Amino acid sequence: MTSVLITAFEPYDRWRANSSWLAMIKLTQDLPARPAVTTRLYPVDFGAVQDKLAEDLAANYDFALHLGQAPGSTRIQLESLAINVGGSSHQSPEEFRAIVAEGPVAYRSPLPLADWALRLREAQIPAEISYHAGTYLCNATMYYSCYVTERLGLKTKAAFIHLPLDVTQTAAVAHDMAALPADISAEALRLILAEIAGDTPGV
Ligand code: PCA
Repeated sequence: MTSVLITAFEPYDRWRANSSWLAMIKLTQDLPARPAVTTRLYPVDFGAVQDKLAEDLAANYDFALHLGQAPGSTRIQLESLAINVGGSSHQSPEEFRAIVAEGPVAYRSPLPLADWALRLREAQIPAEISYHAGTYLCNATMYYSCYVTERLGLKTKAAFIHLPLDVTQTAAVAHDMAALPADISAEALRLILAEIAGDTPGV
């Protein structure tokens, strides 16, 4: 059966939850019979994520879907590109460094993200393909996932999916802030898994 690794993040900065993990919880409460899904929760730490990705990806999944939250985003963003630049939210851009010193300038997801975005919108879920995943850990996660896959000659096809905040996270925020219920994000993930289950593994 087609195998999929799905990763989510722990809370970070001022957030006491992470919408990627909230959506993953909802997803696993009603998980489709196929594809075979393995879930992982990662800390928001560059070094730890590199170690965990190297360990988890060694299982040579058919697909890897990496999830993170994008505060302020009004829609689900299917990230097409990961660039070789990284820095923490507390650093200024002048301090940003290459994620992998000898790595290529960018990776592009081989997955049909534009088709997925249209599929989600047909289901009345706000989603779009995105060409910039930022310069923080979400971008670095996709970059490192592609780098490890390439270096180890794995078959895994990866994408990063940025989710809006869940409504439970914005309820306590004093100013207006976009949110999408985690139930809807989880439904989007189910639709993407259905697309994947119909895909030919390893191609
Ligand atoms: N979002 C951050 C890192 C962890 C997360 O959930 C980002 O967009 O880079």
